[in-house]
Amino acid sequence: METIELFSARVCPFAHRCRLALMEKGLPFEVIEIDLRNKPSWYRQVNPEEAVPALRQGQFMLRESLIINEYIDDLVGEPPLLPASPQGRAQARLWAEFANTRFVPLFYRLLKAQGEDDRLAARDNLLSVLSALDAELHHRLQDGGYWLGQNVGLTDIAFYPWFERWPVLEHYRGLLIPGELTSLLRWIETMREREVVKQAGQTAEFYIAGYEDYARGG
Ligand SMILES: N[C@@H](CCC(=O)N[C@@H](CS)C(=O)NCC(=O)O)C(=O)O
Repeated sequence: METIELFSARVCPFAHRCRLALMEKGLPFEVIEIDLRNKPSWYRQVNPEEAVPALRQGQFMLRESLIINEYIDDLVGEPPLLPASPQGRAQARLWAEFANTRFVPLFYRLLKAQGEDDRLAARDNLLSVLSALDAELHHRLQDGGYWLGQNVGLTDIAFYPWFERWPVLEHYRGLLIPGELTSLLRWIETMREREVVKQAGQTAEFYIAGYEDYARGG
């Protein structure tokens, strides 16, 4: 197999998704760290949108974390990160889409919100999404520790990076994940315990420093 290169930034949760998927698959890869504040001009050739992550394998280039992760899963069969059944695969994609469209934007909205009214609105919206995730996980965790059963999958990976970055919301916006969301908290703990997650992880201090500009509204 041709060498996989991942253009990444340690602070970036989207790139974090791809590092986790590659590591869970046990695929060797080279990381090219892109300084997001000072992107090299050649990077436009790799990703015309100039965002991380991007993957390059020989002449083949790909962007968008969820698409990259499906490609990674397709490259080798074991361990599968999507369920085998069409129904299971559809559910996995539905929740990854939910992560992208409903959950992730609210994380940034709260972090960037400057006025008190904006902060309260963003906080309420984010708390309702967390409750929806908890209710869904309450059912799902009856079949195993993960979104789609007993094994980690692309849906878990689609959500997890923002939970590793939660100390940022705690620090800048005082928002803890409510203790009554026990299923969500259990799933986060299960993810944290994974060897790959530990290896790929960064400290709370690293994220808090990395998101300072966002918290100031930048
Ligand atoms: N939809 C993209 C989002 C990627 C993204 O927004 N990455 C950020 C860093 S976390 C980025 O590179 N932004 C461009 C920039 O900072 O200039 C994906 O899922 O891969």
